[in-house]
Amino acid sequence: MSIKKQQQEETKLVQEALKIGPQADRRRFFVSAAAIGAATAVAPLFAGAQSAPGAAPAGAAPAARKALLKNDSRLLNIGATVRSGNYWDFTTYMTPVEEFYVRNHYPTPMVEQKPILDPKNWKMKVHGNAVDRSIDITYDDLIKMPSRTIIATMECHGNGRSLFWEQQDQMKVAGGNWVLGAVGQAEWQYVSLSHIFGLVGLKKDAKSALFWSGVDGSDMGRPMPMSDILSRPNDIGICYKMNGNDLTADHGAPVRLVVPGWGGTASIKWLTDIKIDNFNHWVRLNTRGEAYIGPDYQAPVIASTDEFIGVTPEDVKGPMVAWMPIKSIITVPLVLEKSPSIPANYPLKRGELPKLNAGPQLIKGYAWAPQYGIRHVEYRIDNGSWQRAAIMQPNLGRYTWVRFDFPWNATAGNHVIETRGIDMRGNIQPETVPFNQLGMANNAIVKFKIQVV
Ligand SMILES: Nc1nc2c(c(=O)[nH]1)N[C@H]1C(S)=C(S)[C@@H](COP(=O)(O)O)O[C@H]1N2
Ligand SMILES: [Mo]
Repeated sequence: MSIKKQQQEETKLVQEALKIGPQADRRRFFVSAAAIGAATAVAPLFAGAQSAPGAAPAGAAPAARKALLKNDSRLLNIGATVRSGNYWDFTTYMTPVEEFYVRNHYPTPMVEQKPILDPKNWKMKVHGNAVDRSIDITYDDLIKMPSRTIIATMECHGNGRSLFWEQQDQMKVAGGNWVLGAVGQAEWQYVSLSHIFGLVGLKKDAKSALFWSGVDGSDMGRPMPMSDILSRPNDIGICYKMNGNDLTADHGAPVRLVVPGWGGTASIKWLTDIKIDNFNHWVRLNTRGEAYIGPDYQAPVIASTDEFIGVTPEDVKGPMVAWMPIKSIITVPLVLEKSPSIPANYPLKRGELPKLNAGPQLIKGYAWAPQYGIRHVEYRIDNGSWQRAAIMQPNLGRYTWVRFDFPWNATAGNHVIETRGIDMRGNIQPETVPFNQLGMANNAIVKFKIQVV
């Protein structure tokens, strides 16, 4: 199938899917979307039934089980509980669940050890001093509530951390060796926070909502300021389906939060509790675990009424990471020279350049800017002038990424390709980003080195 034809097919499928609502038909849509990916070398992705939410694979002895359940043969191994997408192989608009990155701070919790993960037992408390009444919501209650679907990227704050080492010589940045594949796009089905707020009754002084799991690890939860939630309460929600199927164990089954456009940490998996208060909450994931800490960032102001859970005021050193910034990548593996470590199954050895044949080539990529949406993508080769790339359909709005491409007549030798996204407000992806200790949210223009042979 020609690329043009492929794009048209895919656009049609997405449009159909958007019309038909969350019935069984959606599965057909994602099967077909995967089949289109297969035409460009993606293995069949939806073969075999998915296991029930939270269920262990048949016969797995609890002691011997792996930290993650997903078959990870098509993922990059970043650490025991962390897998990146192989972004250089991405072709599809929707990321199949099997190719979607997993970022766990602890092993995926299993229903055998954590009975609350069984949909029969699951319930979530919504409480706090800024709601009129506390409620418990069961899984059955949840799936009967009016739901919405949204197609949105999810990106880990740590995505692109290797750029601090590779492109900015900031070797003091510490953290896992994410290259550029801690991002994916899925369709999330959820009950909106506006609906939940309607059930509990929000008081006017509600200041912060703390979304808590505590199932995989005792410190797993993260707050969001109410002002950020109330600017788009229909877009954030309590999610139980991803790409038309029940959430899988690794992605938070049976229920997770989804905050489109914010770094993945906001989207707490294995969600069990929401506490809405008239003061701020401080936990590991909005302080020393996930924040912009460095000379260019100011520590947030804390108040005496704030709640500290597992952290102290001294841990509040920089602003929490929220919106993911404009970013663009091409589907070429980044050359890793200076990174402290290289994932064992990375397709390039240290310092090795990816090879491409001389002649006419179509370079493809992805760009996203969830706060305002992508308007243009530009590219340049060997420091030449910036030119506009073609944006493929579909382009479904601010929360979705776009795929783009541009032709290149590749000549023998080493080359550098750069791309930059421009959002609807005219903001341009930056050349560099300020140092931050934890290596959060590096969206500097990437220099992709390629050896043409
Ligand atoms: N309970 C819990 N929720 C969590 C995490 C976690 O370790 N535990 N990791 C967070 C981080 S850092 C990211 S990037 C996203 C990743 O979601 P995914 O694994 O479904 O891709 O989940 C977030 N939610
Ligand atoms: Mo993350």
